[in-house]
Amino acid sequence: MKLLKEKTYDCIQKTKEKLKSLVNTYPNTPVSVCTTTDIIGGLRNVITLLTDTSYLEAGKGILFRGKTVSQVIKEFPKWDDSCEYPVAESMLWYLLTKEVPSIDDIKLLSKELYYRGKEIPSFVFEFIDNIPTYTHPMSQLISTVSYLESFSLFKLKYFEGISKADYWKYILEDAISLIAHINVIAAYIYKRTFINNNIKKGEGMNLDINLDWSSNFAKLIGYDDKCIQDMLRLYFLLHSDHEGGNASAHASHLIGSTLANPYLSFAGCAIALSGPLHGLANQECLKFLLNVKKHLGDSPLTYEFIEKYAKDFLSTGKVIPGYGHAVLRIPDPRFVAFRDFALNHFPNDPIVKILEMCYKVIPQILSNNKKIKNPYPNVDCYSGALLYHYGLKYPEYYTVMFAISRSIGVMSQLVLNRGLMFPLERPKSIDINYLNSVCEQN
Ligand code: CMX
Repeated sequence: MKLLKEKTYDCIQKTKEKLKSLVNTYPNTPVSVCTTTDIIGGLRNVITLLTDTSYLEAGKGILFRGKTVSQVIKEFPKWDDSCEYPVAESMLWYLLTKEVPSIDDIKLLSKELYYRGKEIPSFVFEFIDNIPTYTHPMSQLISTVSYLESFSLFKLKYFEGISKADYWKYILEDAISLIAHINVIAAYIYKRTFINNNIKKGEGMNLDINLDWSSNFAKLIGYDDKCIQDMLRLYFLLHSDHEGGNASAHASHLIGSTLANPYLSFAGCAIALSGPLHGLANQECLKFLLNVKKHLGDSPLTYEFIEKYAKDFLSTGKVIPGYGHAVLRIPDPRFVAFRDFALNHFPNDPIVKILEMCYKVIPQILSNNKKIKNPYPNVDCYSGALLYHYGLKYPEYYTVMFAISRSIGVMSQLVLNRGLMFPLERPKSIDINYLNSVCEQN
């Protein structure tokens, strides 16, 4: 923790210097214009936020501090020689410090997560025990993370009256604890909702000190297979961060800027992620594929069948989940990485076969509608198929897994934002009369 803290501090200081020089040299340089269409159209592509952890390029996909998805997979450290994919928590180190960690650094971080994860008091599990199991797993997660805010060190220190310059240190402490706690809590929600309604008080939530964060999650939900451990590493690594403007990251940033503690910021992130146009699309996407399978019955799978199914689906006014994006204009490289995983490990899986045919047909159908700016698959298109293949057959749970991973990105953003002392976010809104008068004056 000491080294991570020092390196995070270093990164904050260097970024601060850079920002200071930019503001001093170019105080009034316009960066983006905002038109009437932008204001009523959800501010697509209007630049209003600074997020250094990652940047989304329409034609390239997500760049994690400049590195593409393939570079991350290639360059980040692996737990041992038998692993195909890097340790997911190396992304946390990298986003906070701008440095790819050594495997020794990461093993220490994983141990820290282990120690914090195993310290969840039984009253937290009792809180979860009182939530009816028919409650959507995302609502269970959101309620529990909000409840955890009583553990916030930042909250405690803030009310003791610490200096503004020290906020980030306690936000970092909370961030590490939250990341440690979330996979245990999420695993417990999984077990009691889908596997055994009768478990109580955190039964079976025993972490292993010799495992990384992803493998420990696999263990808690009942898996020790190498392949699923690697799939989870890839899943958690790639869902972690997607710049600052997406709904979940933005919600977390906005809430954090009020100095609400990290647990509440993260609850806000998870609430935004729960929408079907955002993280819940992975749930909807798997349901879409299962429905294709159901409607197909014993008939042979053909392109004609998929085409008709997709067109009928669109004609009911629904969006096809897993396709389209507000910023991207290519197939999402995270989709490509998940697809590679599936085609390497289980190309004959029936859902994979349907997905592959959908991938050939759906972008063409969507392209026929000129208002759809990106007809290609996004991250949510393939992720459910990976989980389903390994027996995680509950689509309602998939967004929880997205949220586990997203904790890495939004918590890194929060630490850096407080380190850089970004102020309360407070954009200006106007009424229609004002908009009308501005338009008429121009
Ligand atoms: N199926 C049908 N219609 C779609 C579509 C899809 N997959 N993607 C976009 N469209 C429609 C939009 O609904 C919009 O229609 P209206 O003008 O009638 O409202 C029109 O095409 C223009 O949309 P756009 O500018 O191309 O895309 P947006 O930035 O407005 O929306 C997104 C982006 C992701 C919400 C949209 O593509 C969508 O709803 N996709 C399906 C849901 C999904 O997969 N979401 C997950 C995104 C990734 C994530 O955040 O996790």
